[in-house]
Amino acid sequence: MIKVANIFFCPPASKITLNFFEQCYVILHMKNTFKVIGLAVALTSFTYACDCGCKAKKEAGSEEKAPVTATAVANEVVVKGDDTMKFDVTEIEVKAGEPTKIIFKNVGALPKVAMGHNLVILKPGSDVAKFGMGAASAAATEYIPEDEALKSMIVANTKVLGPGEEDTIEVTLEAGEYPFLCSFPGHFAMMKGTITVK
Ligand SMILES: [Cu+2]
Repeated sequence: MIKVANIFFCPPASKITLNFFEQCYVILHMKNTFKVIGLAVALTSFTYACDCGCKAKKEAGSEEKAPVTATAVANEVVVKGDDTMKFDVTEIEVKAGEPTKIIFKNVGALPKVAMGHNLVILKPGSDVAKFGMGAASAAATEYIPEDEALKSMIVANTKVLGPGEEDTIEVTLEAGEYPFLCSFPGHFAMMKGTITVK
């Protein structure tokens, strides 16, 4: 019975474990007919408890997608992009009128042609989707559009980075909410954020 208990042991269900042992003890002292039924009930209830415990744990662990805020310390912020098409920081706060460094790193491993990233800061109020769609076709200029209307939205941008590369933007911004995005084709829906300057 100890062997059976070891096989089905599940840490989150420690309370149920006692119950299981009790049931096993009863089963040991049962006649053959009841032994089978008892074992089935014990295993079913234990498996159920295990399942619930593990599931609850899994669900609790998946609550991690809240926006991440980085407040510029010494006017320097590091933002990372990865192979899952995400910026690790989507909300940045910096002080108005002070030189700020935004260091962008591609921490992914996929080749640049498939999963390149850049970080483009747009003027407050810019239409991110319009810019993103326009930029997607500007492969010749590393996804920085030549169209004047789109180009005039840009405050600053990094180059497109391959795996392990980094680039730094140095800007002094006036107060406002500046959208930023990755303009590599198809990325801006996932890779965007806001720089709040105040
Ligand atoms: Cu990207």
